Amino acid sequence: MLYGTLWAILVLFKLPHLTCNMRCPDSCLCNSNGNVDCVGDNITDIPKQLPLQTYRLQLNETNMHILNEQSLANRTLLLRFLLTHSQLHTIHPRAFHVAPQLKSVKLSCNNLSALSAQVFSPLTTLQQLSLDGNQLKTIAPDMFEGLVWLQQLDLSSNSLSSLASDVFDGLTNLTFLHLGMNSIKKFPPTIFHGLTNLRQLIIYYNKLEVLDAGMFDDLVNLVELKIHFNKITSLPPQVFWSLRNLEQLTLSSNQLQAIPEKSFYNMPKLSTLTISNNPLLSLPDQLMGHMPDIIELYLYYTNLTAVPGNLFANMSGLQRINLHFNNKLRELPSDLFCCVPKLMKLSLKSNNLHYLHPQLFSNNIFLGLEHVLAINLMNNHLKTLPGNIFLSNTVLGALTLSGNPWNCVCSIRGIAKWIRDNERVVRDRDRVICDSPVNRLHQTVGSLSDELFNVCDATRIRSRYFSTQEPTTHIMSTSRQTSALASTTTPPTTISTTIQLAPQQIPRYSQTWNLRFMGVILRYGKIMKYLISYNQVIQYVTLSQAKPILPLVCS
Ligand SMILES: *[C@@H]1O[C@H](CO)[C@@H](O)[C@H](O)[C@H]1NC(C)=O
Ligand SMILES: *[C@@H]1O[C@H](CO)[C@@H](O)[C@H](O)[C@H]1NC(C)=O
Ligand SMILES: *[C@@H]1O[C@H](CO)[C@@H](O)[C@H](O)[C@H]1NC(C)=O
Ligand SMILES: *[C@@H]1O[C@H](CO)[C@@H](O)[C@H](O)[C@H]1NC(C)=O
Ligand SMILES: *[C@@H]1O[C@H](CO)[C@@H](O)[C@H](O)[C@H]1NC(C)=O
Ligand SMILES: *[C@@H]1O[C@H](CO)[C@@H](O)[C@H](O)[C@H]1NC(C)=O
Ligand SMILES: CC(=O)N[C@H]1CO[C@H](CO)[C@@H](O)[C@@H]1O
Repeated sequence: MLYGTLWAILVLFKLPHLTCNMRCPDSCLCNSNGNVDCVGDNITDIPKQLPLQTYRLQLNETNMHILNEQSLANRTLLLRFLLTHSQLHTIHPRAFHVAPQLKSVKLSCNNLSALSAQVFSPLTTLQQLSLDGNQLKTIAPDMFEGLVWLQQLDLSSNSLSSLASDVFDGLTNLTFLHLGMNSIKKFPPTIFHGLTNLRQLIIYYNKLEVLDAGMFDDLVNLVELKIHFNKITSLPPQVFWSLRNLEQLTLSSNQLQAIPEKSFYNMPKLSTLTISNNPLLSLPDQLMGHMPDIIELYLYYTNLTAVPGNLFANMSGLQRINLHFNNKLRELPSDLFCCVPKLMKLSLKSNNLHYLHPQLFSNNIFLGLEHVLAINLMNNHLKTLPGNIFLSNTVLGALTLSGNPWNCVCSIRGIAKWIRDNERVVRDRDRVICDSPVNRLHQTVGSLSDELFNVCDATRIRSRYFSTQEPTTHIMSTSRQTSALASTTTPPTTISTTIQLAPQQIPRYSQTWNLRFMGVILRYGKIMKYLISYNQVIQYVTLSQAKPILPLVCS
């Protein structure tokens, strides 16, 4: 009885495997779910001896060159057919007539340079078609005609230079369309019309020069639009206005010098916006519509000299602002960071900031934001900071201060103490080095003990303010050039509320100094042009869009 039961269990569990394995070809693995995976050069056609119940067949890295008229014959249960990383260059015009039931066809990474017209038309219930990683130069206008169930179409990494305006007509079920990494210069204005279910549209790494007004008008369900790495020089006004469900938009690495007013209106769900690496010269005063879900903005490598004061006014959810490497950006409006209470990361690194409005760092950014985790101030011309400037940033975990010409006189006392007290926060403390006066040259700011400054107390009593006359010119050299900076006479530091400077004491850049800021002056100078090259520690900077890291060619 017991043996009988055991035997029955054995039969029940073993038999399907046995049947499968018996008919599983040498180079293949067959499992009981109907999956067959075959790999290897030995495969030159679809193996004849496959398990009857094969639902999914994947042939990878084979030596198959041709898909014949009969290659898929007698496989009436097959639903998914994958032939990838092989040498396939020819598909017989009737190859799919014998397998009209297929739901998925993936022919990625082969050597297809042409497809006969209507080769896929028997596949009336096809849901997924991948032709990425081939050499296709053209697609016949009726290639996908009748594939009304198609949901995913991947034509990326081919050699397409243009597409017919009606090539996607009728594909109303399409949710995913990948046309990236081709050589497309222009899309016909109506090519995406009717694709009302599309959720992802990827057209990056092409040669697009223009986008047409209205081209995205039907894409009301689009969630992701990736247009980066093209050559787009201008955007039509309101081109994105129908994309009310969009969450991600990448426009980086194009040739945009300007963005039309209100371009990003009507996108209440946007969470990531990437417009970096464009030669932008200015931004309009009205650019961002109400987008409470925005988390991340990438705005670096531009030619902006200024940004509108209300740039972030509609972006209250911002957690990360990447506003760096804008080597012409001289100034930030005082209210810029007024409305970003969730900010966690702010990078202002390697801009051309000469002057920061005190308000930027008083009631607003550093003082109000308990959530700031990382602040990066390296490579500016900061000479001092108030000792209490980071006092309210209780969770600050990483602060970068190197690459600034710290002036290690009385006014540095407070921040020097703060650096000592917060050693682990100042990640680059060993490189936060005195640039003046001469007797403290090359000492780290953090190494200056409090006693060194005892003399300062005496000075304060003597005079309402004390002037720290410093060398007037700094020579900074880089591997490429030596450059004498304009006069950087240190401003007098004060503990009183206001002070008048003799006109000749006011350096050119600093006419609007507000001397009331916590009794200490924030002074930013010109950034050295080539300092970018030796920024090896890029801890808070996200460069993902700046480096042309090509995605894997085939999925
Ligand atoms: C490929 O075929 C040769 C002979 O035709 C055989 O010796 C070899 O084992 C086969 N390799 C695989 C991986 O099946
Ligand atoms: C197919 O081959 C490619 C290239 O060698 C490999 O990266 C991929 O993982 C393989 N896919 C499967 C499902 O085995
Ligand atoms: C398909 O099955 C038919 C009838 O069973 C047989 O004549 C034919 O040779 C088979 N074709 C292939 C390619 O196996
Ligand atoms: C790909 O096909 C072309 C002809 O279309 C041929 O010249 C080339 O050798 C093929 N490459 C491989 C790797 O099979
Ligand atoms: C903020 O968004 C609203 C609604 O989209 C708009 O009316 C307003 O002009 C926007 N503000 C700015 C500064 O663009
Ligand atoms: C942007 O700046 C770079 C150098 O900083 C310059 O080569 C380029 O011509 C500028 N582009 C525009 C549009 O001004
Ligand atoms: C999810 C979806 O849109 N399905 C549609 C796919 O296309 C067929 C035929 O046009 C429609 O009937 C389905 O509703």
